[in-house]
Amino acid sequence: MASVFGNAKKIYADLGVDVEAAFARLDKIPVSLHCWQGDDVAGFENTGVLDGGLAVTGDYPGRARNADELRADIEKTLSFLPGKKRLNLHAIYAETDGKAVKRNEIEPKHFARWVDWAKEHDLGLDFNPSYFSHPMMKDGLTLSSPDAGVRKFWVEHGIACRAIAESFGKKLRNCCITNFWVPDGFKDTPFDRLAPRERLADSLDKIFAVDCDARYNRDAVECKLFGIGAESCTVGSHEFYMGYAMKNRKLLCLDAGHFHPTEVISDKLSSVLMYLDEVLLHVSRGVRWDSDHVVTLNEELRAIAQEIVRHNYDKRVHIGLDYFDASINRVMAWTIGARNMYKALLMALTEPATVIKNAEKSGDKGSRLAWMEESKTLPFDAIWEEYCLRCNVPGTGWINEAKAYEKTVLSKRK
Ligand code: RNT
Ligand code: ZN
Repeated sequence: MASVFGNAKKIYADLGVDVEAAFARLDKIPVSLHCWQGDDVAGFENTGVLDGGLAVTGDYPGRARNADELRADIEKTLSFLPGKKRLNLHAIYAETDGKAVKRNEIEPKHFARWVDWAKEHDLGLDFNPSYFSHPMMKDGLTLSSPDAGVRKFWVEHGIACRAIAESFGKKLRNCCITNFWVPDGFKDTPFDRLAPRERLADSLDKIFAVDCDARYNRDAVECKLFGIGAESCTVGSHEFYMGYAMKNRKLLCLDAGHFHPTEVISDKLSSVLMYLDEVLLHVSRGVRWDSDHVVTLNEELRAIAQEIVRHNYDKRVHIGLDYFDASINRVMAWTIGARNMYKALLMALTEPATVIKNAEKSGDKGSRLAWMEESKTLPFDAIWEEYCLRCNVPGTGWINEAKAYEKTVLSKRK
């Protein structure tokens, strides 16, 4: 008797899709899991504040309160994810053994445990300086502050972070991507929009002037349209960073929640990658004013994956996740969004590309749309389940496993 997978594979093969080749290609596309979904972007500095326009809503029990709990939750989440993975850390996740270490003085040794753990789990590490939740953010500004002392502090933070990132790359023999997101902005209309932008560019120049081996670390810069408390002007806008990245050969980080609600990042990839070598994605889901809802398998997520696959951007687009929800089980939030990313990639890898391309080439737009729509309901689930099985991770069974983890571990955290 033919298996469900065998039948599905045949249906795809009849449309010219090689499912085995899709699996093999997906095996090589890493998705970088963001550490901050597990503890509501709190980090280990115990400041008790979250600012920079970031807001995490909800008080679902079970938040990771320290590094060991966070690593345990990440391990649980990783056990539900097929395919290749990386882990994305923020500077506020430094482990300083109870000692207060200033952000401009953090060193690779404060991440030694993360590195050992990453080695154990065969994970590459990515990194982010943390330009928020800190008293040296003055008047909503860090790298673009008019106060030279404030700028100096944050420039030093950036330099310290790149040294840490480079050490990750060296120790793991796996290049780290360091992402600079700087929330600086204005609640109300500034008279001068230029001077802060000039200061931001100058601060970034100072950070990047320090040598860093590109084999071990590469930098990305992330734009944003607006944030809570920075509604009227964000210094690091899209045009600012697109220009900065092109001029300075940096990666541009495109966060799916950082544009106007009807504007999509999937459409930007083929433009930006004509002029830049590489891009970093923050796969997220904007909902009205929030940029960070749990990623669902919606049209845009599928379009992002299609762009990567159709244009062979596997090596040029670095996929990172960025969402946080404290109103549901956090391991489940993590897993739902991340599994959706792999699902979207596998869907894109198994679309009947030749059939659709030929319809387009011959000017047959009816057939193009017909096949795009028909392909949505091909027996994808059988393909996905098989991929999970081969990767040794559960199918829908992960939900019960996550609920069991909640019962035995998460709910015990008070
Ligand atoms: C915020 C940005 C940024 C952060 C993380 C914590 O709007 O998207 O990437 O979410 O760095
Ligand atoms: Zn982001």
